[in-house]
Amino acid sequence: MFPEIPEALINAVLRCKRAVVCGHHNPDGDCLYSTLAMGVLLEKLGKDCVLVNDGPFTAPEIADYAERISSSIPRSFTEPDTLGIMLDCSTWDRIESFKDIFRTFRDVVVIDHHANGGKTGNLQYVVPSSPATTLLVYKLYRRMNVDVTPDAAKYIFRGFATDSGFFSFLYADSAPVFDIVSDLVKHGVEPYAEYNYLMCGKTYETIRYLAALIERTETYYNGRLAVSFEKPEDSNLFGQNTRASDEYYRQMLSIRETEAVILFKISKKREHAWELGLRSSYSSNIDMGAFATEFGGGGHKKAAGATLDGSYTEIRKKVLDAFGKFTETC
Ligand SMILES: [Mn+2]
Repeated sequence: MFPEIPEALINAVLRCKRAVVCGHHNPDGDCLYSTLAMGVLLEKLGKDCVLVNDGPFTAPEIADYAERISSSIPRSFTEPDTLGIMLDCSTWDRIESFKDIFRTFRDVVVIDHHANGGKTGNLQYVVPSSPATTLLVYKLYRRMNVDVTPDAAKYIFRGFATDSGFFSFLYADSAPVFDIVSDLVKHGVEPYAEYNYLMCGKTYETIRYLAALIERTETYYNGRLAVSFEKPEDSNLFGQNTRASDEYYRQMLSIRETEAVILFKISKKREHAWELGLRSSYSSNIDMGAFATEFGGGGHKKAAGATLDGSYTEIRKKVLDAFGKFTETC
């Protein structure tokens, strides 16, 4: 599951005096906690480092750490001999406002577990079979003989737990992952405390919003597909940053006959645009990543997304028709 880390990458980390660590915009748990774990590693190695991200840090599982992350790169970190470290993403567009400076760095390390890893960076450790980026950072600790501090262990555990749906999305080849988890627990992580921290920070509004999304759900194709949508007034009713989508997918996919879920979300980036949240179940053959490419999106087999311009009625019809055709043979 985990190949060797390239020697050149290790040497670049050892050689550098200072480093900028950057994860993708709109960070999730894996992105933010791999950034923090990398920060501890560099500090232990005696490097000057700065952690940057475009944010926002609204998800409850990362909100406490917003002040550790800078929104810009200080001038003293802009020399070409600064090491750039990109985490949990592999393309320049994912680090929007930092990409211009990153492109001037002589060495850029990319540590990621997404399948679409591009040609970005000259030093890559991209492992699509890894359930989380934090596990790859753990491998770096071990390879470089850096002590896994209790904080580092916690960060590594949290990134893995959030990306794996708390140990859910793991297959029969996961033994190496559980070896790592065992080591993290030996280094002070308490799984129940972490479960409580990551999963039980929701607001009452989130649960009310979840109820509304469930209430709006319609099913198609004998219940194989469940569909819901956001309304413009939702942010007034349930709060600006209230997000219930992850929990919504989980609930819908717990229905015996439901194989796929489509959630239509109002785009925050573009006007008159809608984002598709696409999920499919463990036992389904439906490849949501492939379906998303029909609309210029992408992702994994079980989780994908796309953005479409147009009105809700028109987009909904187009997507549902396309889904019918796409799944004719599944
Ligand atoms: Mn990730």
